[in-house]
Amino acid sequence: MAMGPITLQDIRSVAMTTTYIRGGTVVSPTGSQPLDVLVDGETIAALVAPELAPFGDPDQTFDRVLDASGTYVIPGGVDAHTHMEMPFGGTVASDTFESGTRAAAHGGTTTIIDFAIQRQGERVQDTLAAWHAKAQGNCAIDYGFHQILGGVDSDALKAMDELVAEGVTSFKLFMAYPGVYYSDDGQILRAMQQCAGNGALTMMHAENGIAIDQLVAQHIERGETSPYYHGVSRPWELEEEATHRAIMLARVTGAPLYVVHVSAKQAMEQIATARGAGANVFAETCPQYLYLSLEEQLGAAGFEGAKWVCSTPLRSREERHQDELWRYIRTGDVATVSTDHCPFCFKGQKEMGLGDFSKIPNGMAGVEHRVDLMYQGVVNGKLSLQRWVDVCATTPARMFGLYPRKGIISPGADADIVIYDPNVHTSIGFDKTHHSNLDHSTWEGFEIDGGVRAVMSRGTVIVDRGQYLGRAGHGTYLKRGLSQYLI
Ligand code: DUC
Ligand code: ZN
Ligand code: ZN
Repeated sequence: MAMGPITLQDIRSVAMTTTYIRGGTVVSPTGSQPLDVLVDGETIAALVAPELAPFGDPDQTFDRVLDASGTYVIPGGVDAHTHMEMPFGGTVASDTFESGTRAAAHGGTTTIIDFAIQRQGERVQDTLAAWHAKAQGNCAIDYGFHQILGGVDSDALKAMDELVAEGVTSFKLFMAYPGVYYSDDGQILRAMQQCAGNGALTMMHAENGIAIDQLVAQHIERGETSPYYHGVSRPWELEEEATHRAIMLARVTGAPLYVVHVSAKQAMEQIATARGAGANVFAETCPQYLYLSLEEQLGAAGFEGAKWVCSTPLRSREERHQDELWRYIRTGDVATVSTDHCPFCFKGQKEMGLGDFSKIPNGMAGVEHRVDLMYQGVVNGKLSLQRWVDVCATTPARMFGLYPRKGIISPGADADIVIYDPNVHTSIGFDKTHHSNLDHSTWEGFEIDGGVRAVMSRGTVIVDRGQYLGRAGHGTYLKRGLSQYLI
């Protein structure tokens, strides 16, 4: 871990507001160490070994001192997969950029990467401009964009190079949702070839949507219309098959591949095998696939399961996908844990699928609880403290060209810092710790043996012991570089 020896003169030469975070344990992917953190304006100026601090009383030396005794001081979370205000199935995800980024801040996430969406017939540049307009001036935390391509044609292919120059360096393609966002294998191949040329990362929603649509129609025809059948109609075999196909297309084109929201252990096996052979193939999973299941959530009584309809779907607990995903987090084959945050209210939105699960808008909330839920993994012995920081902040920053500005507590980085208290208890529930624009909680009833105490975004404290001190418009657009994670 970097530790710059500083002198009092160095500190006094800085003109902006200084904050001294004292007494905590700084956690990075490579270790944990008792270190104080000096913040100068919007950036981290130095890490200071407390016993070597070259000054007297910090209270007299700095503008502000934050006491972090007994806590972990970690880089602000980077959630590389959110969908604020996403149009889906005739409705729009209920979190705006304002409400969603406020919820993220409460949960210790200080950067999101959201998705601009292009569909057949639309000009890619126009769609990106539309997403900029939605986000600009409304975000509590910093944000970047990936671009979804739902209509790969020659104009879209050319636009990809332009977007890379504007800091949109990753493109999501769908093997699912025929007629909506779907790309066929030829379109995927061409988009991957473009990425191989311009250095961008291909992100893949890997499910065989053509086959799934047949299964969906057959279940509905048989009167199997409850949310449970959303899961049944999207079997792991069709995630594994699509994942394998995407890996092969990436291999043929030489493009790096990032498979989003992996939920099936068999799909992970495909990714691990490709990685074992040296391929630039990476996996993302989400907390819902680590904790929730087909039987308990999608299979809840009545229409309740609609709250947890998302794609890829929750998998069978009996088939032990969860244990395997945790294991792949430990081996490093799962590189990042994001949320696919895409909430829809139960009333009026999820209810669109009453009597027909295929009309339930896909998605659930997570941006506020990811850091907590993954910390509970540390408490439960599923991953180390260091790996917690790695999958929640450092690797997503490296993967998507934001490092070392984001994802690490190091001199020169943005002062996006979370003071995380392992000695408190957080009960997740609708009335307690929920700030999304949502009429229920995806994570109602989850108990966390820890909690966010304070959150700093670019040197400004935006959350302090549950109190929101931020503002819409504080968050700025992040022009991203190319991935720094490739082999
Ligand atoms: N999956 C979801 O559950 N929601 C948004 C889009 C997606 O791929
Ligand atoms: Zn997806
Ligand atoms: Zn998504």
